[in-house]
Amino acid sequence: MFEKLKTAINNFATRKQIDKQEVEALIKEIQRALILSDVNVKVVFELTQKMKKRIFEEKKHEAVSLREHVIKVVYEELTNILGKEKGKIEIKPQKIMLVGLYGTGKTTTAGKLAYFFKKKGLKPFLLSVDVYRPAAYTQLKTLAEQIEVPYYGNEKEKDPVKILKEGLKAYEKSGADVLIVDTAGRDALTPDLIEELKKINEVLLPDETYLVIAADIGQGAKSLVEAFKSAVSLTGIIITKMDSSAKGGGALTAAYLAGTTVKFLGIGEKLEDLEYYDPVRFVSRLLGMGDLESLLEKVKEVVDEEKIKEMWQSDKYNIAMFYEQLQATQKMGSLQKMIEMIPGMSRLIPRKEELEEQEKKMRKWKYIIDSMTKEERENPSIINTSRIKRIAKGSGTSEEEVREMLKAYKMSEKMFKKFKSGKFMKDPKIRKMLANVPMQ
Ligand SMILES: Nc1nc2c(ncn2[C@@H]2O[C@H](COP(=O)(O)OP(=O)(O)OP(=O)(O)O)[C@@H](O)[C@H]2O)c(=O)[nH]1
Ligand SMILES: [Mg+2]
Repeated sequence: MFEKLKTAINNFATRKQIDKQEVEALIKEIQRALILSDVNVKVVFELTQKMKKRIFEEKKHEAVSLREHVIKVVYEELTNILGKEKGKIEIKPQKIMLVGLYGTGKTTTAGKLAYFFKKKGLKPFLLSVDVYRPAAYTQLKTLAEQIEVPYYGNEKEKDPVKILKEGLKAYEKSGADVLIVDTAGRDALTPDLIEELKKINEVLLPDETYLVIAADIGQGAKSLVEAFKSAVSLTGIIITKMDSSAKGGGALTAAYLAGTTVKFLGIGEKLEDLEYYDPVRFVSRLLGMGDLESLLEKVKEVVDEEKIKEMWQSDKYNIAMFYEQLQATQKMGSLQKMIEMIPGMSRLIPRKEELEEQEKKMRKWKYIIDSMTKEERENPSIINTSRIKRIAKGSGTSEEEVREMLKAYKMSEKMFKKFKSGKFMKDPKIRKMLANVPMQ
């Protein structure tokens, strides 16, 4: 699925020169790829308009290249229409009802879900209330036996609600804790199917009602999801046959349009072919960008840098600020960068060779600060010997290390005050030292 999208992004990412024309061409390619995979045309149009607007109008940090900015926007906007957040799957006792049209993969998915919860240490129970499909019961029974979970069905009974009631009894007796109910499909959402599902719903009172749709549903997905949503209260969607259709885009974005969440993807006929749906991971894979993570990291770093700079605009200094610095340093993975950003820090750590040692120390300082009370952090002057003892114990460090951290904090505070008073910048030695620091 979305193969064209991957190619377009890859081509773009490897271009030597990126200009406005290249960006326009990429957006056209994205448009084409999404329409080919059956994403609703209106959605595609709105999405690409938004991408364009953001790419050309949004303020971008100078450390981020246009190429990176474009990829980031494309990534974020795609994630947006493919499900902003991960659907939450509760690993706890629950009752699940599967609904959907004929042949979408409900029964197979029931088996897959049972297997999924079994692997998570729960005790699933499979119940078939399908009185339409010949051999529906046998199909479920085969699956249940394969994964060794209890099941119930009654081939002779023609009333699904009756079977449900019998099945509920069997479930309670079995000691299982996750009930998965497989319902019958129709070739359309007919009034009698709605009626049947409503009755089952009333008796079962499920925690989750999942609509099972197949990836090849295409443009019809939106209205189908909406119809099911108003007939039975859906808590999520499961899209099956993602392995065999190039058109999954319609099904995936239908969830977004109907305001529901995709919880699982079926990616094959076997019982283990069920995947937890995580839009962020999905889009990363979709774009085939191995280094997408590192790119997003980089953008985050820039934000961290700005945060530090902002902090230095403040008038007061306290341990919380010192802590922020430490944390940001660790996130950035380089002390050097911080030294470049914070005036006075280079005095604390004069030699580059000591940086690694210092980074280790800083990690310890973070533990130390974590062990301080709020009061101590706001007013470090109250930290006396007995407090030092307690903090050392709580952070798994020595008293000497706590003292050292407090000393570093005091020096940092001094620098801050000096910096704020303006004296700092008047010192010719400091001026020379900071000549190449960007923030000056
Ligand atoms: N490739 C692929 N095939 C699947 C997947 N899920 C289900 N199928 C196949 O789709 C067909 C229909 O699956 P069922 O589970 O019987 O569908 P159903 O919704 O229970 O069908 P009815 O009970 O008749 O409404 C079977 O051949 C399954 O093997 C999937 O994720 N990928
Ligand atoms: Mg079935």
